[in-house]
Amino acid sequence: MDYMEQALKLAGLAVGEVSPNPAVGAVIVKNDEIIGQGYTQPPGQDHAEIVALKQAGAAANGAVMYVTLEPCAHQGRTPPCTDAIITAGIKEVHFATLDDNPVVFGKGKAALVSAGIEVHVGQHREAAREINEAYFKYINTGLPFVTAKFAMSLDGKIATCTGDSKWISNDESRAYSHSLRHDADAIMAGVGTVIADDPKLTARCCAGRGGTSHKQPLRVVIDSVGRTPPEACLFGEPGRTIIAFGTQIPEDQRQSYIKAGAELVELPDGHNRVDLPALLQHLGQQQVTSILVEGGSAVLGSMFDAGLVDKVIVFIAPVIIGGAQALTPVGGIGAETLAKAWRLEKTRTSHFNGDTAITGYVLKE
Ligand code: AOF
Ligand code: ZN
Repeated sequence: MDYMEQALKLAGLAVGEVSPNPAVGAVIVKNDEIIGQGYTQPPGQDHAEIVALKQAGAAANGAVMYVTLEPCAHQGRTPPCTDAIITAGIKEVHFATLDDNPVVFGKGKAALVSAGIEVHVGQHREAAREINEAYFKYINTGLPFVTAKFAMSLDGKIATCTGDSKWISNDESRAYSHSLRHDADAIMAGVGTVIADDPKLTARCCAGRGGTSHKQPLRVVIDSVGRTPPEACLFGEPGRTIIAFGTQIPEDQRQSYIKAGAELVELPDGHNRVDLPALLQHLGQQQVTSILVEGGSAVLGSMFDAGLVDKVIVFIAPVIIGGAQALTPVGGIGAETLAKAWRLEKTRTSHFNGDTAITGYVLKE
């Protein structure tokens, strides 16, 4: 493992803990020995470089830094990392990718170069972009990065004809799904899923993954006409819940949701459904950088129909369910022709004790 790979590994420990900031890792090396390392702390606390510099102390003078993102040169919630790097006497900085944040882009590099530091850009760039794929989309568009996740049988069903769905995927797949929830800023589900499964929609995992916080992702329920039961179990869980409606709901019902602890957003699309593009804008404005869409079929269908999905993670379990009426994962209208179907690129396969997961990115025209 080279030093940048070590920095990427450290960055991984910050994923899911530092939004809306990017997860960054930094390693400081002197005489071929690591003298300081660290990763981004929650917003308002130290950036990765500062954690590593504090660990290295005076020995940082004359050392080399490997960092997964261009060091910031602006005063944000914290002072510029470039100042700390220059003051510490670092002689050479390797960073994997520029920071697309307009207040940083190119300026971090320029600050280091003008201080006489040797700068190298691009080592493991692709991996560094991927680890912060949500951040990069968000900082460039103001919109959250959307991952559609579902588990299905080998014959493409998400439940039996009677609606039995617990469980199609195995324990290992489901444990990994909890780490996906932990990494996301928000989890989205439809009211049908809330009524049928009464899910908690919390991340139950990840102790020792850098995750010392008990941060829970925001829950977002898509509920066109206000069918969510105010006594649904998710309202009792830690973390915020937003219900997005596609119509104006009566005042007494509104009050019962508010009493249950929900935040309400009314975004009609003119057809008694939730205006999903407007919802993504709204969530982006609330600094939600990533959403994990967990279903059901109707919500996943609407998200694909609206062209809002960036990434897909599908768990396939070795079981055949059958039944012409049994639900498939992606409902909605769907593609009229194969030319209009949502093709994935950069696909990757992984295995969870007999289940297979396929991950890919939706090709955009
Ligand atoms: C770095 N190292 O570890 C991270 C960086 O408000 P602040 O001070 O926390 O700054 C947030 C911005 O800093 C964020 O939008 C991004 O451009 C950059 N994040 N920079 O040098 C880090 N997390
Ligand atoms: Zn910084």
